[in-house]
Amino acid sequence: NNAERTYIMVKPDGVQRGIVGEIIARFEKRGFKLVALKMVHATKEHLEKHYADLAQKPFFPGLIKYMASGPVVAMVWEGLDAVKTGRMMLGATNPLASAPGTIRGDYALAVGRNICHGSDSVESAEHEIKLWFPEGTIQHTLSSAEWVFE
Ligand code: DAT
Ligand code: MG
Repeated sequence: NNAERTYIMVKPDGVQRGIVGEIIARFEKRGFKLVALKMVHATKEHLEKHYADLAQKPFFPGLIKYMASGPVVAMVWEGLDAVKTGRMMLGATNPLASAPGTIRGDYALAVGRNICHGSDSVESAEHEIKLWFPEGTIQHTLSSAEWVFE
């Protein structure tokens, strides 16, 4: 599905370490279309909604504190198989298990400082896009699309 969308977020450590441009560049060059982008210093309440599925995990309080420690860069990327491909580009949750060539595999070491987020299913992508972009996304056509897709 060429129009599948995924929610990708550069976490506070990715912003602090100057990896925002690198992450954007990888999605851009791969052929995905950017349809929403903003910098947000999220509240703990907002992040608790984003990570609601993990509320019972022992690392949850630390995760929320880290995610609220500075601004994040929130994005929606659209393109063929965007959710699964986005997860592949991010790498495994624990950077020690992320393959070299993936974002986490190239720039991170610790599971609690893994610099980026990507939706894990089409359903969670739609949920996360609504949570982070209640104002909606941008409808536009890239002229490169006819060269990226057949
Ligand atoms: P992912 O971000 O790959 O979707 P997840 O949804 O299971 O992974 O967890 C969300 C974030 O929580 C993850 O990016 C980093 C943190 N996290 C996960 N497992 C952890 C652990 N065992 N210890 C510390 N932080 C963890
Ligand atoms: Mg997840």
